[in-house]
Amino acid sequence: MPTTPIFRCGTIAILGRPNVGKSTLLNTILTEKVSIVTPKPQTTRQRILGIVPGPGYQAIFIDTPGYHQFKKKLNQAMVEAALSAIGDADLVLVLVDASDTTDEFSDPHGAGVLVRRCEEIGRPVFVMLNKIDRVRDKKALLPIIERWAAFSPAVKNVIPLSAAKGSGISELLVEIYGYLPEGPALYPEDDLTDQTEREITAEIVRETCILCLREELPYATAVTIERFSETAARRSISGIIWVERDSQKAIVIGKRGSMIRHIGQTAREQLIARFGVETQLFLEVKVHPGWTDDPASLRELGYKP
Ligand SMILES: Nc1nc2c(ncn2[C@@H]2O[C@H](COP(=O)(O)OP(=O)(O)OP(=O)(O)O)[C@@H](O)[C@H]2O)c(=O)[nH]1
Ligand SMILES: [Mg+2]
Repeated sequence: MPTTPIFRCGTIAILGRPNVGKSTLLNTILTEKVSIVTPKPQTTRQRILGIVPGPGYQAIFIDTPGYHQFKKKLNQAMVEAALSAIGDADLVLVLVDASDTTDEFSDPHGAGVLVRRCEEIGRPVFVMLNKIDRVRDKKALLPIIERWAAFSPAVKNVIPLSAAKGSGISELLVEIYGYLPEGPALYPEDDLTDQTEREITAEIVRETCILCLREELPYATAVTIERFSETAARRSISGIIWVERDSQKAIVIGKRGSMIRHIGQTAREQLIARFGVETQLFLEVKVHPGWTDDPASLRELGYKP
């Protein structure tokens, strides 16, 4: 009797402290940008899904918000979104910034805690030592690799890599394949993510805000898309940039509207590059007092189920 070839489909969660390169890794694996990236911590606020098709498999990656200490409800929702991804995963990639001096083994919000969590609920882990392009003495990584390998029985692999430079990704996919359970594909073959173009647009505008604004503003900013209309030749999009206070609104607008114009132009260029369609983007700034610490507001802005 002819045997049916085995198909595998599984979920791989990417966790780690803020700014270690989780979203960069997802984008590099997908060879497309589906998750926003900035040099500032706490960029990702929700789970972002990326789907990788391969011969005989589909690998579903979940990028998560950075694991960090929180006081506000927004940060709590972010950390909960990250931790809950462990339970949904067949394999967890725990990322560490190999160029950073934080002791990830003992830091109360470090990778060690995440590995222990995976151990408790029986999820295999690959510890990924990222940003090795910044590590001059590569030999210094050897004792760290050994320490992670001995840290927990959940750790199945310790892989040095540079998500930004893209080294070692095909080898990583080969290692991951063995952890994908047998099962049919969960998403259509050509899908790259489950985000809608509207959601991607909101994230691109928010990424632009984080890159253009300083101090507490990246953390006080949310973006909603109010209108998204399209014809074959052009898109017309209206969005709102939400902040917490009037003083913040004034900064986002800038002198005679210079900052909001700059944000709009930069985001518009990104959108045209991303979707290949002429795009009009209208942005408005509004104040939503205390939205980062209020569950109802978080729900309204899409940060809580
Ligand atoms: N040199 C170097 N920089 C990297 C590498 N990977 C990521 N980065 C940079 O690190 C910064 C943070 O990257 P992100 O991918 O946004 O990090 P993240 O872990 O998703 O951060 P949060 O979403 O805030 O938790 C960005 O400036 C990236 O360009 C790497 O391999 N090497
Ligand atoms: Mg991120």
